[in-house]
Amino acid sequence: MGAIFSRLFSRLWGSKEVRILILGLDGAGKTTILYRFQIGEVVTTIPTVGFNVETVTYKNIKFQVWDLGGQTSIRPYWRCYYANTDAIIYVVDSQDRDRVGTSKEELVAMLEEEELRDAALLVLANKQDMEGAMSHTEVSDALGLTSLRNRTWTIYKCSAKTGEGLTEALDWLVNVVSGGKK
Ligand code: G3D
Ligand code: MG
Repeated sequence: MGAIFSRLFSRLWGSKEVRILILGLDGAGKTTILYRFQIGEVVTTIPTVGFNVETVTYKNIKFQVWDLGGQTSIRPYWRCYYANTDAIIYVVDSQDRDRVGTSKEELVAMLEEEELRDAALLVLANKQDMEGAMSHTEVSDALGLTSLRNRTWTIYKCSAKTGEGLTEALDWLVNVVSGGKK
């Protein structure tokens, strides 16, 4: 699987740094997805209590991951990571109907950040291997994606556990970031 992703990401190689944030509620599957890429070492830093940032740097591409939700007092620290973001991968646990409303609130709040105005948005309706998982249309409706304005976005269903759907989703992202559709 790692070889597929390195080939995919090779289209982003160049001198310019590409910054991609992987965000979502805790338990959505962000860390699992990051490890799935198998493109480098995951480095964890703890800028403040209750806030972990996992980073993978692969040539000029930097992925940064943290959990949204929870304490509002740490939110100001997130801003340190927003500048020059090319894309956001927003991961949703499609099985977790109870918290999809919270996930929407967090997404909406984040997209209001001025620094993230130009970032493309890839939503991953994760955990499709689980019984009773919401379809990507249901997740899209629950997040209110169709009412997003002035944003290049899409949604893909996937399973970080089986790897299903990830390649197609990342292919979209790489196209957009490399200038194909943006
Ligand atoms: P997070 O980094 O967003 O907090 P994690 O989420 O990547 O730590 O994943 C949370 C739990 O969900 C983990 O289980 C992980 O194995 C599981 N998970 C992630 N993606 C999938 C998926 O696509 N399908 C299924 N079935 N499980 C998934 P544990 O038990 O280790 O806490
Ligand atoms: Mg995690």
